[in-house]
Amino acid sequence: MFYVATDEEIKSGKATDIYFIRTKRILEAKGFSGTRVVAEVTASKLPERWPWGILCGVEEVARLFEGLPVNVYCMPEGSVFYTRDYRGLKEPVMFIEGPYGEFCVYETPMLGLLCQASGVATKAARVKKAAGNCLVVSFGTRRMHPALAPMIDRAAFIGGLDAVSNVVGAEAVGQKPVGTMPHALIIVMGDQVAAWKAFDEVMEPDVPRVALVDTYYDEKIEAIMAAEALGERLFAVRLDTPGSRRGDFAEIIREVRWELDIRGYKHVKIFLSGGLDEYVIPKLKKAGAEAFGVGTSISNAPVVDFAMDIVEVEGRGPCAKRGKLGGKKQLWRCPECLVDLVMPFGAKGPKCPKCGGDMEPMLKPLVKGGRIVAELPEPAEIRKYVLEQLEKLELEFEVE
Ligand code: PCP
Repeated sequence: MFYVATDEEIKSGKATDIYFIRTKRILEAKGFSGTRVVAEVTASKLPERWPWGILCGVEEVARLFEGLPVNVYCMPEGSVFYTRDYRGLKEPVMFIEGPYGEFCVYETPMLGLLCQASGVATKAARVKKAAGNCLVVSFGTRRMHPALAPMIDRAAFIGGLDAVSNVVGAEAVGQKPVGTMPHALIIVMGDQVAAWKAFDEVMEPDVPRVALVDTYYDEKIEAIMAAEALGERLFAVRLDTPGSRRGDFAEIIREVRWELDIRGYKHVKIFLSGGLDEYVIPKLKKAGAEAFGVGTSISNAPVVDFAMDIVEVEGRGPCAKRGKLGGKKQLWRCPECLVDLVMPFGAKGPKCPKCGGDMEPMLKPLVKGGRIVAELPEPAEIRKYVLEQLEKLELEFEVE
């Protein structure tokens, strides 16, 4: 019914660029398809001015290569990565070794699995870094093809978001979906108070009472009406102010916060949505917002520009194209400084150039001879790993 590739089409290698199918045919016809190579994945640049990225999509890459006569080494899913190491050398996040003819058609889907999910996860990590301890919910699956909802919400959650609003997205990460109420509820019932009270009456007790307060009147007026209607039961008011009315959104938040507080409604939080990203959240948080629903900026995040390049061919050793470094490599990381050094694979681990401490190899076995050998952690565990790394990372701008 929908224009999405099936698991079978992806696993069979059909979801690929035609020139890989042609290359496979030519190599087979000329007796080269069994030639063993090492091919590595690097990102030549990151979108906007991102100083780092979060690697996501690794579990799906493992499943893609499962059953093929290849070995895959990769950074664990959720690892931070840079385009270049401490000395400026291009940094591999993964490499595949095996007969090129056996895996060449999988370059397109493998890159697709990493590029989009890593973009979403990185943007989510940046938003979470900007929001600090505030609740951030993924609201953006409505902007993308519904077949992608599980992937998008999984990447957003792994990147550090606290919850997701899409039902199948929440299933993909083993969490309960989190949401509020649409303007449609208020418009169909024709009365804000009736709609808020109906929500409170019908919804299960564990669903937080968040009243949308920007439908007909000024946010300040509706926020007071909602607090008076639901009292202690009101968890938060959501402001989703349209662009035509937004003006100084921070000023509106300060007013709503003030008017709620002087009336004894300090318990009512301010939940924002609509056009949010890492750049605007710090100022809105400072103005009094405590929870954010972030949609398009995360679900439609720029993709990370990963590429795969052959760097070694059996019998001929290192052989990379111009602009790439030849030979199989290991990436070493200082666990304290998150500083990286690229070294030839098998070389002795270096000391951290910043603190002199021991460094750890980051490219670990993911698939061996077509068998998945790495542990594939649950999304919540990967998210915890991302948040731990975020403690040591900064954005490229000062978060107020
Ligand atoms: C939107 C809806 C989305 C929010 C904004 C995400 O409001 O609540 O979840 O916006 P973003 O993609 O710009 O981050 P409406 O379009 O007014 O939808 P609704 O009335 O259903 O809340």
